[in-house]
Amino acid sequence: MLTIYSDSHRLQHGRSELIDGTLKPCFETPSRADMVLAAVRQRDLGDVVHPRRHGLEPILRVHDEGYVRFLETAWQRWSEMGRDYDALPKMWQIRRLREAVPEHVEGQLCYYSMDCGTPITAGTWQAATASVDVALTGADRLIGGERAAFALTRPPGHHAARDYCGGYCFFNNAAIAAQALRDHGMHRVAVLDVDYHHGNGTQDIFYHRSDVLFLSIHGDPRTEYPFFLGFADEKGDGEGLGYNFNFPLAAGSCVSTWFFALDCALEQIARFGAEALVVSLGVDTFEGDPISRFQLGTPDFVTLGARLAALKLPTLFCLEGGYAVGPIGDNVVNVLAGFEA
Ligand code: Q9C
Ligand code: ZN
Repeated sequence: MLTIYSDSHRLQHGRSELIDGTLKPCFETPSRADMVLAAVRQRDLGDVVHPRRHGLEPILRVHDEGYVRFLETAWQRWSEMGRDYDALPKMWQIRRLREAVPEHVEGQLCYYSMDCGTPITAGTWQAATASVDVALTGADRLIGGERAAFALTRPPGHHAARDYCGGYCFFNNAAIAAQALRDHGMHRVAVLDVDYHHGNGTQDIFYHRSDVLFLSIHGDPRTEYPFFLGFADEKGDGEGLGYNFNFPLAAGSCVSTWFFALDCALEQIARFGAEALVVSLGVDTFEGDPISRFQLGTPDFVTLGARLAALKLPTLFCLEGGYAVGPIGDNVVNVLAGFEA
């Protein structure tokens, strides 16, 4: 399988995120992508190519223009105030506060952020746009007739909604790629999110649409991040009613429970008649993940890949989470190798 990769991911290197009341070193680090790339090479998955630049147009197909312009200018405006530490929000536009977009960069940072774990740094814009290019170059390959491609996207994307960042995500790589597939003649596209955390951003982007089916298997938001979305009764709205499926599973759920949910999701994808599949591939479902609580073992990821292949659809894999840095490469490549076997 072809891998698309860019060194620009390194430019996203946040120092800290707020966890349990203290600033801790970011879990979402450059070493994650390094380890995945090393495993791709070591296990001879296939060629590794650089992305092609696609510009802002495909991003603006799914993201709000004000949000995109904010990300583009945020670090410069922040550093002009004499600040050299990561930009993190410290409040939110909660109930009964004014809904207008603030003018000040600090107000905008709060307005356009979902959490306090997604630092904007000097290189965030370049890294996030390169990550989108990686996903879009993968989509190009599917449009060109290839069976599958692996977009080694970092920073990840599935928590980024139309107009906010969060959960280590800035642009929703998988959603932008799915939209590109639609724009290039694929009529029905399914996005399956197997990351431990609910793909709130992707759900947000496609919630009112019937041409993109979204399905997510994740830790139950009653106890797990992102808490405010990802419940089973979110089924889509308007035209999109019946085209959104959430499979929340209790934290600590066993492997067979997880694969039962996967079977349910795959059945829906087949019923939908998808012409292409985008997989939001987080491997933070791994038993050794430091911030998540499912129990998949490294060999289970081969099984996941094989089950996905059984759909017989052109498939684009976009990397999302996975924070057990040592095993992340084997876990990810196991999915891709299982798909190809
Ligand atoms: N104590 C992705 O996997 N913080 N994002 C959770 C847990 C946010 C994860 C804190 C986790 C976001 C792409
Ligand atoms: Zn995750």
